[in-house]
Amino acid sequence: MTDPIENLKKEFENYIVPPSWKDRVWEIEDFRKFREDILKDRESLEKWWEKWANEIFWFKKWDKVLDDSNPPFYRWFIGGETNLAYLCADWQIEQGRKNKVAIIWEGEPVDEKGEPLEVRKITYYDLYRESNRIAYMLKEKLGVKKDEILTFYMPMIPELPFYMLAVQRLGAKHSIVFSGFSAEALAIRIMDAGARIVVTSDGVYRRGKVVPLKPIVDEAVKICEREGHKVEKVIVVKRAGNEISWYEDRDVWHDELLEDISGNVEVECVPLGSEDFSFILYTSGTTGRPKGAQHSVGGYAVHLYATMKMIWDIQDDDIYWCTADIGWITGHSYIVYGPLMTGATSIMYEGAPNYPDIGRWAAMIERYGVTIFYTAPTAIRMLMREPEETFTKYDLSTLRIVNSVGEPINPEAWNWYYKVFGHNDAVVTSTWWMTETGGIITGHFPGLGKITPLKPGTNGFPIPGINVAVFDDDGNPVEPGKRGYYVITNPWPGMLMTLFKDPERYIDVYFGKYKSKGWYYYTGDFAMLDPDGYVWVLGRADDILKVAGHRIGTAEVESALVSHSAVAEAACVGKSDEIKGEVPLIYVVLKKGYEPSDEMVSELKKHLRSTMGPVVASDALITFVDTLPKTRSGKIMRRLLRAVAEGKDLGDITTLESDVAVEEAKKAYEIVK
Ligand code: 6R9
Repeated sequence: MTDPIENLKKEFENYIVPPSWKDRVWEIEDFRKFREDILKDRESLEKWWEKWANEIFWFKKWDKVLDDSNPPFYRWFIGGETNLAYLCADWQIEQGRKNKVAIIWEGEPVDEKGEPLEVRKITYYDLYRESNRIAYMLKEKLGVKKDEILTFYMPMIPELPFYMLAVQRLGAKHSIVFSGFSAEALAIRIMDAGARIVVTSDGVYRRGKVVPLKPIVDEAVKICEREGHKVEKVIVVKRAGNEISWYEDRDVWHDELLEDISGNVEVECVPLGSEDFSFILYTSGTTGRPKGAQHSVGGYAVHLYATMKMIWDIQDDDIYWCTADIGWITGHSYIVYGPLMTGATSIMYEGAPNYPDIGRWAAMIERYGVTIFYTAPTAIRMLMREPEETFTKYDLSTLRIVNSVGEPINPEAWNWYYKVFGHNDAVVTSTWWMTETGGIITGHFPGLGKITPLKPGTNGFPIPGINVAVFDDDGNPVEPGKRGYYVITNPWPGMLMTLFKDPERYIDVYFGKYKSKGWYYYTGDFAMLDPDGYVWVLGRADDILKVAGHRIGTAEVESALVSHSAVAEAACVGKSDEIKGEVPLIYVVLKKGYEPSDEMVSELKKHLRSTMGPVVASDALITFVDTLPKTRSGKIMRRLLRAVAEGKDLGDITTLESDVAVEEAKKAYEIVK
């Protein structure tokens, strides 16, 4: 296997300029100066972000751009008031986009010719009306007030963005839980947010089948009740028509709630200030308890607006498509809020990329004339296994910017993406960011009129106004071409405000590592810079996995397994996988009286599915050991387990309690690999 770092270093001087950009190349040195100029002092930094803030709508403008009096709790646009719902609907109508299509939604089912059976084109006016009706219903019938948090467990259907905008309108907040999560994961998130209302659907179409969602909510609500938390209402959107159980005094159909509410109701859009937040989104950390990243209103909006312009160069005639699920941050920011607040036409697709066949996405790109496309490397690597003709038989020539996100993109996948989807002429970059950053942090910037050359596999540059660094353990910058810890060195508008109900953990997780040096945001990733200053993110440095781009905490996987009656201990690490990037590799110690067997593996997988959901369970590799390698102080040495899986040198093992465990791990690995 080639060393991934050496593989990337080969690309440091592989400068690629798409032919249609050849007269618009930004000399790297000039771009560096441009960025440095913005970052040179506080005044120019504030001026830069203020310029973007001035382009969006505010009920009331700010008095101060950045308040850093209580680091690391930075606040942006102090005194300013705006609202995401207003930006995404009302303001678009005011700008003359009333009848412009905001969302093109395509359902998964197809006819015998492979044509979609359901396409909904939702205009900005439709979006305005539907979100107003829902807001009215939530307020008048269910008593939803400003600041209440509602949990959404929904598939990719238009009602999801309608509900998102509806709660924003009321100044309420959403906590969206990815619909691939299990009942238990959902329950934990409902309880942590204290949600009394959950919105879901009966089911969803996925790979030609109906996948039920409502039963998972039923189960989650039961868990909540057992723990003493009452969910008062479950709103159900009818989507797949599957049969579901019904709890009379709790469940209510979305359609029935809206039946008597006219299409013309309007609900006042509540102005929200810099201390208000817009939503929380739970994400995995290195302990079992998920973290609720709490996002702002004004700063978040400005960050999304600026990146929609700089990274996506969004224009009124673009057809923009991000293939993520709205349940993750990429969908929040770049299917819903970012595209809608810039008046774009954004595509939303319900189903799987390979239904009815692997050409589905390419067919859709042709069908709608997609100009901007955003997907994950894992999807690209899956498509790459097919002959190019599978995709190039469709007209992909409309694509002008095709980016990726979620995990590092290997140069081979980048080259394929550039050639096949980008027809050797699109801007292609890997935009690095996280749930916590709110919006994109690195990439190329066609929206600024010129681009620095592309390089296969790179993350490009930090966006102007944001700076990053690569540090060693002590917080000293690492030289170009060397691996280190990736940090963001200054506050930025889209950054999380805090962790919901847990400010101490916010300080500790993101600003603890280099505390003695100053307030550096620690990303948890490894990265390197190249001699030109391009960023190359190499993967997680901590106990978080990216499985097919989905963020999974190994601690959560472990505690899920330990909750099975046969399991004494479990240790989960990432094993690299050609398509998925990483898959969970789990070493299990069984309790006395239980024996390893194939049946036990299937039993544990089943358990994993019901506790963590299918994303983790379907790719998990489970193997058995009698002991786990531990330090003398009793900590599991995951580093060793990872080294075993990568066939790497074990490094320093002086703290290891007994080397028997390593030998065992090696044997156990041979069985599953
Ligand atoms: C947006 C999103 C965040 C983690 C992040 C990193 C990885 C995301 C990447 C990337 C390399 C990219 N990551 N984008 N790694 N290149 N372009 O994915 O958020 O789910 O919170 O995950 O994903 O490891 O730290 P989230």
